[in-house]
Amino acid sequence: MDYQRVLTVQDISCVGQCSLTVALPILSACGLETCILPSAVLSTHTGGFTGYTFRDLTEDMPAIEAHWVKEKIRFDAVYTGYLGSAKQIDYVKSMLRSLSKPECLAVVDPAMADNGKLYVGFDEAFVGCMRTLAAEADYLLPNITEAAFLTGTEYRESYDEAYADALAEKLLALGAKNLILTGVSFRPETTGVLVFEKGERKYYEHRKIAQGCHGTGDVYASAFVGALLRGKSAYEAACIAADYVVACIEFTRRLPDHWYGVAFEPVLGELMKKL
Ligand code: PXL
Repeated sequence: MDYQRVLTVQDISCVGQCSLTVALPILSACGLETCILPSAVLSTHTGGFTGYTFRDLTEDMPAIEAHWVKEKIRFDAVYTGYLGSAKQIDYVKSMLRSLSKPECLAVVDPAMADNGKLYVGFDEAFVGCMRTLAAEADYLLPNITEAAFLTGTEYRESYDEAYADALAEKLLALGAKNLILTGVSFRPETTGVLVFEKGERKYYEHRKIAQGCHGTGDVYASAFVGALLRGKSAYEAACIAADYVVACIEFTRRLPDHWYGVAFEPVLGELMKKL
């Protein structure tokens, strides 16, 4: 097996099963050397908790980058998630140039919004910066809300294929090479992923479980990157990640009071079987 080294840049929410506490175990379990760059340290994520701490690590980034450059550390893939400030986006773009191996894949999950709203702490200026990072993505993984913000399109709760295709077209026009649009639902009982890979459009439809969970986007993106770097096509990786997230939500919804995150650990075996 080809042993790949991936860098993932996102926050550490100490409690809450999202971002790095999800990405690191999933990518490692997928057999990848996983290097991390924490964008911020929070006591919990911002989705439903109040009074959380937030330590912004933006100012540490240039020195970390310089050290890695000096040590000649290079990556096969860079996968970004929740970034703590607009300035971090510039630093990440610089790292894409300075720390990449020649065939390095840039995977961008523009983790900033869901259900029609930006997460607490983000504004239009941040969206504008994220748009410039999205433009550099080899694989861009927005949900419908993020896609609407990135393209300046009105968010709709229900929509048809023409709406989703128009979002996709605008995202690809920004510069993203391949697109995995998540949470694309044309019927009440199903949801799915719309994949544009090397110009080809495919839709994977699967069961929608009524109870959504916080952090599913991070589990999805991490499983996608894991499968992609294990040699799957973007469509195969998108399907594998979707099935894994469904299994995670199935498990999580049986737990009392587990509203704050996805219990992804007990079903990691399901993901492993697909690789
Ligand atoms: O799951 C996305 C995410 C990641 N990190 C932090 C968040 C959120 C979503 O709310 O608050 C800190």
